[in-house]
Amino acid sequence: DPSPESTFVCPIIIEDDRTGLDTETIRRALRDNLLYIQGKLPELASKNDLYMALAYTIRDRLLQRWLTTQQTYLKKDVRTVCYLSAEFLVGPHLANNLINLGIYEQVQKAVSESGLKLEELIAQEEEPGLGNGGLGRLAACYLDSLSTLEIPAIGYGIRYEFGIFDQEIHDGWQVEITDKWLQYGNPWEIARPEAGVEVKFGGYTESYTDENGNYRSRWIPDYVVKGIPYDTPILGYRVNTANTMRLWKSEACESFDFGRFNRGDYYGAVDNKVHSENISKVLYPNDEPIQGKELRLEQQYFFVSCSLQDMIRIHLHENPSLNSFHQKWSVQLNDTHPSVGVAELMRLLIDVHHFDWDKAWFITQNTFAYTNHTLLPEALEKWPLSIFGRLLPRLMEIIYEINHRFLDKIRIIYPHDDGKISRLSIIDESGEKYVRMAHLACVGSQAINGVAALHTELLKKDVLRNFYELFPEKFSNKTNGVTPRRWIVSSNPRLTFAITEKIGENWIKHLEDLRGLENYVDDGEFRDSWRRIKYDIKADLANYIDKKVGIKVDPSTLFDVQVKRIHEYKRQHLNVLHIVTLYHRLKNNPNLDITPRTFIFGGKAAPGYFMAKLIIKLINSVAEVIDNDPTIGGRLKVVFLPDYNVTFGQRVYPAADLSEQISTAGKEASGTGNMKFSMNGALTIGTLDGANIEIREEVGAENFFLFGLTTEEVYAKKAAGYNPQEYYYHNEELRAVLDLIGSGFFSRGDSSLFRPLVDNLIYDDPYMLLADYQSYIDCQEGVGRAYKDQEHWSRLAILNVARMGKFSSDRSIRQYCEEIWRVQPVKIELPDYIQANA
Ligand code: CRA
Repeated sequence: DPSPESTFVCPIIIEDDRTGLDTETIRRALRDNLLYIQGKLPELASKNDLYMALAYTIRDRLLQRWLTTQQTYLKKDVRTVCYLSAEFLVGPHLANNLINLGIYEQVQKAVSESGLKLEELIAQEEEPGLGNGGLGRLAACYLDSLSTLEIPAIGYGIRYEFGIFDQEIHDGWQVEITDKWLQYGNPWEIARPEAGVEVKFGGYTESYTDENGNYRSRWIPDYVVKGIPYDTPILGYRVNTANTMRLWKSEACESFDFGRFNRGDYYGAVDNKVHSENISKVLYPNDEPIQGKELRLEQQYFFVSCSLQDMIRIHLHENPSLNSFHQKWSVQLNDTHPSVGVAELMRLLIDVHHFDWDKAWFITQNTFAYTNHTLLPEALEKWPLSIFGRLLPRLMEIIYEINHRFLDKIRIIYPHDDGKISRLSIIDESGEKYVRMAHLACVGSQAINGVAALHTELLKKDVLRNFYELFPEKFSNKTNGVTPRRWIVSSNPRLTFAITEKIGENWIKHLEDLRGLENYVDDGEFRDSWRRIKYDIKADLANYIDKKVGIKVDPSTLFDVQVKRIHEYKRQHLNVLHIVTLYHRLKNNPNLDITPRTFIFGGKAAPGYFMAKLIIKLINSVAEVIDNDPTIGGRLKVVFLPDYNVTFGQRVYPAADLSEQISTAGKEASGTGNMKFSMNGALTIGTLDGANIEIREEVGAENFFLFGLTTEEVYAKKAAGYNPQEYYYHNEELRAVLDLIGSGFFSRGDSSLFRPLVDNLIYDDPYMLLADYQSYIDCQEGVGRAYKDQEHWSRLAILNVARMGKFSSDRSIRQYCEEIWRVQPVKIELPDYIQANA
């Protein structure tokens, strides 16, 4: 951060205790921080005190890297990527920082002095759950890769006081609990109140003539909110680069309204403060669909305005004007949530920095790029004009003007085609009027991308077809990826060791190198040790399951796992239909030879999504009956693990044998859990959807369990008038399964409980479970048979891992850097008194 007062130069004397990376120094620093920061004597320190002391010890070791990185960026006036995202689901920091710094072992030894295990302190960290699922977690993986690839970058977002709710299960139902992640303090962030900025809301606009006789607009707001940045360093893997994640907290500009206060209205006087602080109070817990909630629009505009003002301030510190803004900044819109940024940058350039429209528009269009993450029509954001205009009157005017100029150009290309005009318009005028945020993003960006090959094709053909026809050159695909540092090295140390023993450790930064493992598929000893490792990890998970939910599961059974948000399109209930099918078969034929399985589910439902919550209840109800049925003899177990989050993901991906990726074709934009499973040696059962298609291409069709309709078949069936009843009446086993659920068998005789779910499948079935049912069941039989041949299964698992190189987020980020952002790596040299990474 540039500070105007930086003429004050003072040589920094670095105490070794704050930077040293050897065990002895870390041990000393830990004791020191325990005493002087936590204020605790070792004898009285709680586990949390020790965690905090350790976190500060590690943060100390990040600070030189972080500050040096920022100073280098400023000095070299580099081109910077800004990733604007309403969500960053970063997960716990401690273990990752140890790995990226390369000091895991030293710290392990240093901690053992306290009589504790490092793993216990790591488990102490409250995870920052500042995201719903895939989109927020993708943003976090991308920050890790940006730093690892030494790309100047800032992640801008919102510092929600309450992140995604904690999930408890009461009597099989989801109950939401407030996520108080900040209650014991957050040692990883540093508040920067001096870099606070102001954001306007409400009120009206007026025109005026400035001192030079120019005609201008100004916005007289109803209220002004202050944004305070909280910075977290994001260190790359074994490099000196530490980029910043800058999250904004909203505060009142004046805590009290003195007019009201003096009139004796003390409570009224605090109103403004309460309202201002509400903006960053809580994350909206919806994964895909969004509704027109005013506070949500306030959140979006709040963090986008703060971030753009911040970039402008930094820019003007090094540059005489904003003429070169687009040359120095590349701003990525993570879905449409930050797309109001297009209008806000125009406002800042025109109203505040007095640019003319054309110049401002040129800069704006060359600054932004937009990633779309969903095809679900109900998830495409649109804001009622009434809300938008009232909350952001000046932005509304600017959007009208953008639209006006855009449509004028369109009329020349498509004369007399009013249908085209209304389909392309940023304003939806078909009924109640709306601002279509995806249209604003498309018009205001230099690049538009989808997140998997199929998804991008469907965007071009369908959701954004009209824009694709207009500017095909803007469109490209950037298939998602995940960081192997968190999703293999940190979460699966045993596998990491086994791989590294064979092929060295280069794969951690160059995941394509995993190909080297193919040389060992025929090595029986290697396969043996591979299986032993998997077994041990599964045994750990079995212990954890017993501790958490009191269900005993056998690690030698096939661990069949589906963890992700609960949504009808993801079809957790199709998985349930398979389970009930097996159960039904065993009840009719108790000696049937089946492969014993443990079905593990995890995932949260949006609090207002009735069907998703009913699916959770169904899973738990089926689990209760099957797990307690002595005639099953443990051949089937069903477990729903509450509160699925990053921390639990790290535990479960390594333990899976089978990964369930069973969405209706054409519905899952990409998926990223699918990648995490496969790179940890699970095989996939999946549809031709999202990135599944590319995973299958990479690992080979013979190493992937494919079932179900293709996207084209789904469309065709829908067009021909899909009737799920045909499947219900013609498939006896399917009918028996649905009838069993509908009869109340799993709900203590209550035949009304699951009626809405069963009826929805029989009479409507928007996600075509019944159409895919038989194909899924048959495919699952193949899985069961394959698992029986353990040698064969191990080969497939090893090949899966060996061929997952493409799905590192490093690959995704390289493509964004080369094809969209046009940014270069910048090497960070540490001052020579700082100990280099181990
Ligand atoms: N829900 C998609 O559904 C995708 C992620 C990240 C999603 C996933 O298939 O992997 O984005 N879409 O690209 C989304 O959030 C607003 O849309 C997701 O996480």
